[in-house]
This record gives sequence, structure tokens and C-alpha cells, in this order.
Amino acid sequence: MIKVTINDRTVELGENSTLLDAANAAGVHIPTLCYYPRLPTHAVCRMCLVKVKGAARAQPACKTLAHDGDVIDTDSQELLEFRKADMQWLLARHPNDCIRCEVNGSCQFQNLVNEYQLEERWEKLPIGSRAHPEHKITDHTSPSIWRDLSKCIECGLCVEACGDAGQQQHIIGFAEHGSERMPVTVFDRSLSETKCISCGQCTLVCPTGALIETPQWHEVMHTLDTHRRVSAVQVAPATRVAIGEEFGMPPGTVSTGRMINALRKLGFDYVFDTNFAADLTIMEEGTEFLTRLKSGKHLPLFTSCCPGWVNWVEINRPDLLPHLSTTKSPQQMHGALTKRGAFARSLGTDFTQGKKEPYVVSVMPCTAKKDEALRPGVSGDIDHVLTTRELARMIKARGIAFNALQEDGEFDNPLGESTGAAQIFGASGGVMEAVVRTAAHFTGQEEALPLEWHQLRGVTEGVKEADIPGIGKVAICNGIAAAQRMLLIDSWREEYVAIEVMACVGGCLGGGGEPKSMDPKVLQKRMQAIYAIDRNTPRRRSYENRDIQTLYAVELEKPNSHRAHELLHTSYAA
Ligand code: HC1
Ligand code: SF4
Repeated sequence: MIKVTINDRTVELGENSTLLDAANAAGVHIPTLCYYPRLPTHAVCRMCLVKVKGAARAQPACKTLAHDGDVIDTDSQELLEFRKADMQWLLARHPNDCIRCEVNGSCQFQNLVNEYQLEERWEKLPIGSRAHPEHKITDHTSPSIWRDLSKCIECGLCVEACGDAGQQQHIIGFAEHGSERMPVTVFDRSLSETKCISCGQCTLVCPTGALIETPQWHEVMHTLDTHRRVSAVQVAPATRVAIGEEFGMPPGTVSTGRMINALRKLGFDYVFDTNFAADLTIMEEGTEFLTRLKSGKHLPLFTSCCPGWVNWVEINRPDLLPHLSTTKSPQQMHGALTKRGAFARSLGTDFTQGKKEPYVVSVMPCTAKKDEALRPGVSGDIDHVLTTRELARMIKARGIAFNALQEDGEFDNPLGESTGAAQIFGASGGVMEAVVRTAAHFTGQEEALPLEWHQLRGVTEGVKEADIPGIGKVAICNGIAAAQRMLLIDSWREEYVAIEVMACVGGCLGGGGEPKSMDPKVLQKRMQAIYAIDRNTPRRRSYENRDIQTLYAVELEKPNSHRAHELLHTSYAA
């Protein structure tokens, strides 16, 4: 342990702590723009400059190691002037259209401008005035991600998040040098023309509005306000344990009921649970898996509910497509059932005759779900996809006091009933654990096998595995980088019978559409909340979902039936 004194407060720290760690431990706020807990820092923004007594120059707190006995000053007049000068330089290149910006109110840069009272120093530049005619400044070609380089402050976090330290996709890299440095795509292509998998991890780390999810919430508000169609919304498992963060609640706060109440206040006629379809996914995918196990064909089976992963396979390894489960993701299953299944029919004949079909929205922790909804073969079943962040913006824009809502909202049925197995879909390892729970029943091993598979859980491990008696060895790739590493070594073909891949570390709870957070423990806290919901749900195996049993009895006949294939399965293309 070492002891350092920071602004007259002494704290004890472990070896290898930085000056920023010291400040955090002492509760001293130091501004940062290019620092993010899981990524390497390059100390380019210079906002965190602090002075160590005796040192010749101010040093970046994010990158400088603390030493025993250091006496650190963070708030001298000289340091404040440094920061203001730096921000002024950034502001001179930044468009002054905050009020129209999608991240207005949640922009780290804007927050600092406010904190340091810099509005008066802001030059009145026209929007997008950054002079770089040779590079694309705005790019709205991707259904999932929008880029606007005029808002970029060159922190480099997107390059790291997409590159070696994160997703290892290397879609964004730096062009130019010095003060002209800017993150651009490979060959300056539009994002939709690159190998971008739409995971949105770049949007999570962007401190401004330079990288955001393709916004759809304006259209959703407009459609709800004009209210010409019956509207239905579904909410994904990982959204309910994170949305509270947008309203100042601690990570891991479960807000299912509050979110349902907010969605009703926003004007949705029906509020359904994606978890219902997650249970259905398990029935279909579990059956598909056991059939493949019997025939020995196309093993190991790869899970297919993560659209970032499906995009990656289609773009980079089409030879693996036969291994992907043909089962649609829960989002798309739910969309198909809402638009074309018994629910649509229950609304009356009008709704199945074209024009007046229900308006269907989903709330997802994921940016890639926006492009999934447009895939050939499923497109049309979901009208709009909102991220967790977008839903929070809608709630704020409507003046709904989220924190004051009761946690008592309930989903509409029958597309709202679910089991604990569906809830754990939102965490890395959860889909596989849910498959195992139901496969154990299908193979007559329910009594013999445990319900919980802790080897498959966790948000920090790259690859997790478990040997399931009577079934075989299964693996979890926690993040697309872990999957890429596994696929480099061919032994996965013989070693495993099934592999779950989630493109984002942590699974959906770490998705690119979740609230942004600098809390290094945020993923663990969301994960704990997900497993707590599972423990407190009376039914914890997907086949126990009574509404799913009814659905098979009245409409689908049995898992993998002809009708089930029509509604619930899909195909892939290179
Ligand atoms: Fe997911 Fe899924 S778990 S993919 O992470 O299978 O996005 O939450 O909704 O579709 O259920 C996301 C989450 C989500 C689907 C389910
Ligand atoms: Fe890279 Fe994912 Fe961002 Fe695409 S969405 S640029 S793959 S981090």
C-alpha cells in the first residue's frame, strides 16, 4: 500500500494506482475526456492535468502512477486555466448546436463546458465547420450507428473500443497527425460499406455526440402522438437492470415495473416482455440443438440471438453459417407473433388486412438490434427499435418523473409471461444456461442436473465452459474478441457441442445501447440484478412457461413444427 495526499486529504492505495485513482479514492473530481476505465489511456485531452509537489510540470492524472508520499494539487488557479484553455481550443472547432444534438444533456464535453462556465468563450461557428473536405464528416448510412466528425474531440476512445483493446474489429482508425488527427473508417468508407458489426461499443465510450445510435425515438413519439394504430412495445431482459442509471439510480437497480408504467404513460397500448419470446427461443433452439446432437450434423451449434455476432459471421466467416442456429432472436420472434400471430388476430380482422396492423416497437440494450429488424426475411415485424438510452430520452422529453413511478407495473399477457431462464438471456452465459435447463428436461435429466450453472456465468472471463452430463461440453464466448480468438484454433470443432457468442463483453447487459457508465463495476452490478430476478421468479425453466405451452397447443403444434418454422426461424446469407 502507498499513501498519497490529494488536496489536503490523505488516502491509502494499492501499488500501480494512478493519480486519478487517488483522486477517486479521495472523492476529488478530476475532469476527463479521453479516459475510460476498461481502455488504455493516451492522455491526449489534457483535462486531468494535476501538479505533484516538486515535479517540474503538471502531469495527466489518468496516466501517471502515484508514489508513496506524493502530495497532489488538482484545483490551483493555474490548473483551472490550463483546462479552460484546452476546452476553448476544442470549442473553437465544435459546432454550437447542442440544443439540437442527440446527446444534449448527457454529453461529457457539454457538462464540462457548463461546469467551467465557458459558454462565453464559445466561438459562433456554423454547424459542421470543421474543415476536412477529404474526409466524410457526417455518415448516416448505417441503420445502427450515426457518425458526425464535426463533434469529435479526438479522444481516440472509439479507436480503442473498436480495436485491439475492445472488439478487435478495427473499423475506425486515425487519419492525419497532430491537431488534424481524426478517427475515420477504413478507406473513409461509409460505415454501412465497412465490416462494422453494429455492436455500438464505440457509442458507449464517445464523450460527445460524434458516435451515437441511429435515433428512432422521434418517429416513435410522433407515431404514438398521432395514435392511428394499436401500439405494442416489448422490452429486452437487459434494459430493466440498467435504465435506472439514466435517472441517477445505482447500477443494478431493477426497474421493470417502473419502466412498464413509463411506457404506458408514453402512450403504448400494450407492453410486452421480450422474455416471453426468449422462452420460446429456448423451446425452438433447444429442440434444434437436440436434433443436431442426435444426427451429429452442424455441430457445434452456435447461438444466433446476438445480431452483432450474426453480422460478424456473415461478413467474416460465411463458412460457419451452417453452425448458426436458425432460430430467430427473441426480438424477432416477438415481432412476428405481435404482427402476425394470435395477438394481431385477437385485435380483430382489420389488423390482419394490411393497413391497420399493430405498430410494434422494441426497447433493446443493443444498437445492432436496429439492423437486425431490417434483415431480409424478418423486416417489417418490428417497426422501430429503441435503445435503453433512447427510451430514457423519451421519458425525459415527456416530463415523466421516472424515479417517482411505482415499481408495480405489469406486462400484458399472453406475450408478457416469462420464466427466470428468459431473464438470464441478458447476461453472458445466460442463453446457454437456459438451453441446458430445458435440454435437461427434454432428455429426462431434470432431477439429476443442477438448475444453476455458475461455470457459465461472469462478465470478466473471455471463454467459459462446462461439461454437461448426457449432453456434452458447451462454451461461452464473452465478447466478439473472445470468439475470434477461439475460432483461430480449430479444436473448437471437436471439443464443444454448443457455443454461445455475445458480441459485447458481459452479454446484452454490456450492449452498445445501454446507459454510458464510468463505473468499472457496472457490468457486475447489472449481472447480479439479472440473476436476482431469475432467483425470484417462480418458474425458472422455459418449458414451464404456461402461455408458451398454450401457444404450442393452439397455434404452433410443437417445437420446430412447420408453422413454428414459418414464424420463428430464419436463414443467413454471406
Ligand atoms: Fe438481448 Fe435477446 S438477450 S439478444 O442480449 O436473445 O439486445 O437484453 O433482447 O432478441 O431476450 C439484446 C438483451 C435481447 C433478443 C432476448
Ligand atoms: Fe466498431 Fe462496433 Fe463501432 Fe462498428 S459499431 S465501428 S464494429 S465498435
